[in-house]
Amino acid sequence: MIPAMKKTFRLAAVLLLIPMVLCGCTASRPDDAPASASPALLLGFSQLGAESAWRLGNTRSIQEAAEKAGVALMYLDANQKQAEQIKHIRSFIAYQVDVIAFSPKVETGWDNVLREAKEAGIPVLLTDRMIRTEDESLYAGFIGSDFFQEGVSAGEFLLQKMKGQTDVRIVELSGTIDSTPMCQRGEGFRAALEGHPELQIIQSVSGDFLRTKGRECMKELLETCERIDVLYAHNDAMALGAITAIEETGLQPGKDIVIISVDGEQAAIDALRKGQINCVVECTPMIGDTIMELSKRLAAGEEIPRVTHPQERVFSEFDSDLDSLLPRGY
Ligand code: GYE
Repeated sequence: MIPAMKKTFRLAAVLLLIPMVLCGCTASRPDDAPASASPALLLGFSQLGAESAWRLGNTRSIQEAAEKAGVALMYLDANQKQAEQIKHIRSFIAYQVDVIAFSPKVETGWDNVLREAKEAGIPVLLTDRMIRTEDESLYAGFIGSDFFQEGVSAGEFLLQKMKGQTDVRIVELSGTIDSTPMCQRGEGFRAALEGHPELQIIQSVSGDFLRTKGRECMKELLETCERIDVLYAHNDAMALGAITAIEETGLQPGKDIVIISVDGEQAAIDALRKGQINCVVECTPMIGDTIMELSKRLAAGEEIPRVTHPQERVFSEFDSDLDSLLPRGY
């Protein structure tokens, strides 16, 4: 079977046998395409869920990029379950996709299934989040943000904001336990605050990157902590939930409690403009184009960089360009 036919056949099997969402279905060459057009790439992608505006923006970016790049995308959503993601990867192996990409919910527990992918000769691209493994050959590369730097940037803003103050009490709403952004945003923040005993993290709780949990956890923190000066939330969704809880107690978010958040979704930038948030560290979900580019290189048997980070910035109350920012798109 010629490669284009093989792919068409495989794609038809996929369509018949499993309920997957297929986007940019260009696995077979259109009749009027030049004969030299390279056969389309079949990419299996396992998304971890739909927990935040960041994640929805990321999914959209991947689906649109696949369409634009002529990549046949087998997209599956794991609804926040690692076991589902493992099943997805196994089905991608069974259908012999060209490349497997996935956004691992947590860092550990992937070795067995990735060994199966390796034995099947299918390259794996980690997107958004990392894994922890002793066998680095289990994945070809990682494309996603520098979460440690995001934590450092959050800490650096706070140092500037709290200059000269003593006894600053910080609470942290962390993300999903054992996920890369949770671990590294926490570590980077602490690294930036090192040598500053006047800035104390008095409580750290996980709000699982969810708005509802951000609200609940903040409510409890406000009830149990003697005084809170600063909230560091590992994502905008939790910060926005926490803002509601702060307002419910009659306090003013951004004034009575300094708020630092990560992601840069539109609602958080709007809250920053209104003075309800003081700093938003950007983490862009718009990595679809780069995922397609790296997947194509992998399918062609090329090496890719071990790590690719997108360009990101910090938005804060110290900036003069907040009114002229373009719509965020997520
Ligand atoms: O910050 C958060 C999402 O992994 C970078 O996951 C991503 C994080 C993002 O739920 O909003």
